[in-house]
Amino acid sequence: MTNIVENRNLRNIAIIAHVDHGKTTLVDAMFKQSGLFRVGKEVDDRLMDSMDLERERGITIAAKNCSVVWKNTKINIIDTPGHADFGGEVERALAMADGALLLVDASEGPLPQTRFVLKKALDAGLKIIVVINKIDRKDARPGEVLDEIYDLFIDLDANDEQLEFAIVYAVGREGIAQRTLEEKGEDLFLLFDTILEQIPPPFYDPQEPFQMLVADLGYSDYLGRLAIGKVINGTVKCNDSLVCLNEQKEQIPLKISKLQVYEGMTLKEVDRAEPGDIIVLSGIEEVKIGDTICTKDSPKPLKRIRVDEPTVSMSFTINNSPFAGKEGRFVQSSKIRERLLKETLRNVAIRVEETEERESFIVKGRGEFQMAILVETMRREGFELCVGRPEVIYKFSNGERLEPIEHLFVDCHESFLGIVTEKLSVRRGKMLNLVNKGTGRIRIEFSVPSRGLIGYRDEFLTDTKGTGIMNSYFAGYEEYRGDFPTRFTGSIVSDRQGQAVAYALFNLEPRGQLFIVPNDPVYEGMVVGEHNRDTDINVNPCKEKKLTNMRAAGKDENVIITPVAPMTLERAIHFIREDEMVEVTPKSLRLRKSILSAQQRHNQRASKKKEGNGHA
Ligand SMILES: Nc1nc2c(ncn2[C@@H]2O[C@H](COP(=O)(O)OP(=O)(O)OP(=O)(O)O)[C@@H](O)[C@H]2O)c(=O)[nH]1
Ligand SMILES: [Mg+2]
Repeated sequence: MTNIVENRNLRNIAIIAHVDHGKTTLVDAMFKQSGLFRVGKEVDDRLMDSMDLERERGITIAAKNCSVVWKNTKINIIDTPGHADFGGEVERALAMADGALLLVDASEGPLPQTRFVLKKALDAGLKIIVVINKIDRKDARPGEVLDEIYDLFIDLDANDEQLEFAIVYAVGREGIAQRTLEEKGEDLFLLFDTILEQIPPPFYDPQEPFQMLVADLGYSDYLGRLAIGKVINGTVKCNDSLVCLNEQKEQIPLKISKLQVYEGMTLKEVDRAEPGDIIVLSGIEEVKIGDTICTKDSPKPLKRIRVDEPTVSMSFTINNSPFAGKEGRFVQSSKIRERLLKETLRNVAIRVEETEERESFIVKGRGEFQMAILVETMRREGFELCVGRPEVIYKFSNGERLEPIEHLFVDCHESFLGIVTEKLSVRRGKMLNLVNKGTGRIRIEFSVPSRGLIGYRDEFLTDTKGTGIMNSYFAGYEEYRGDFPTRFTGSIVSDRQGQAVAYALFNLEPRGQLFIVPNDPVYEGMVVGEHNRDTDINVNPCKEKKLTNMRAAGKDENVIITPVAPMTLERAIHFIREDEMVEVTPKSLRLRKSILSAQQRHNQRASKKKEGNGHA
């Protein structure tokens, strides 16, 4: 019989919620009130969102750890991202936690990602505290939201103990928590006390030697690779001789050069770490997420962290357009390969496959937004590359093709019902439910192929004049629902290299929506606009007006061109079709045909047609 002991000096909690329900803001308030900052010190908002892209976009991309001390107990907090594409981060965060704070917006109620993260937490057997947040919102409806939360727990088969969750009402932004809606809270003390009471301390077997599960990896310029995870059993000291057990259960000897724990937002070097604490080890090169680090004498692997399979793939190719290498520092395939492999070490949700052509890689992940963030990060690091359209990953079972399906929730004004339903049915969506709320707004549920949603969000926002809300979760694989085009329009393609001219662009405007402005450099095969029709056209955007003797000075250059909205990376990735790519450099984004030569594209189309006829 093993002897289980609790480490009552510690608590480990993950903060989970749908996107934007206020996780990172609540962590800020917890910092301030646990006395981490001097009174009166000016501090930034959303401190844990420390990456550049996180601050710019106001969202959390990577899960991050920190700690506070409350009544002599150290609370390790893991802030997780709410966006569905970063679900892999949540799964890893839960591996370090003994309990979770489930935040739910008092107005929006539980949304698809609330369901996803709660399911993961319940499956991991974690104790949950429900925080109904943002009760200051004018449209807050905390009573109904609580009912919806109960329904969700029941729907997810929570056990009786999990169903008896503690409830805290909060205004995270003002640092207020209260037990009931009537009493007026002044601080977060109630939340801290509830965590100490409700969340079980980490437990361990004192007879077992040191064991740690690697749940995250980091990198420091001074210390090299960092392995982050929870100590499951035993204690560890700096300079201990340990081994890392990898997926093949091989033992790789290692020596820790530095042992650190979380103190507030930063790391603190310690000589020794206790069981249950979350630690950061350095001095280890060969380590992967899911590995066990343990003693040489008693190597016992822990259960590996498994994350859901990737659902989207995208090709990453070297930039082989005529302007390649002008703006980026890293253009070679070896550099891109190295960078992508580094990403897979840090991020278990990303997989990279090499292809037969040395210059091209297939990157797989959890969604097109995750892909866009990776491309944007590489771009900022100085990379140049071309990326293809995100494609869903099919599965095959008994020779049948299965495709990923999303359960989609749409909330919009009833006047948009027609257009939303029409667009989704073209994409092979099936309506599951329609509720008229009686306020003019309706809530519709659909089952839609994931591939139909790639790029649909932008259209949906335009169609609903920016007022619609849509959310989805991955519902599973189903039989392939049949083809539909990824885009219903063609492209306007430049037929030569040169510089765009105002006169030419002015004359092209009736053909569709242009992406370029006068003086932009163009090349043969570059996509310069969206055609009104469903076919591609090749055009000359560099064509000047023929000079005549009668020409009045300056007049021709004065044509007025419709302004062009700058292309964003996400828009570009959604826009391109299967035979197109986005050329990404630190300074520019260009859309292009995969085959640049108009002649070659023409020949290819002709031979495909022939093949088609041959089969018929
Ligand atoms: N009214 C109100 N707004 C809040 C409150 N807490 C946070 N917000 C706002 O909600 C938005 C999202 O806050 P975040 O803390 O970034 O949300 P998050 O859950 O960390 O978001 P992701 O990490 O991207 O999933 C911000 O605009 C906050 O200012 C609150 O208590 N009341
Ligand atoms: Mg956040």
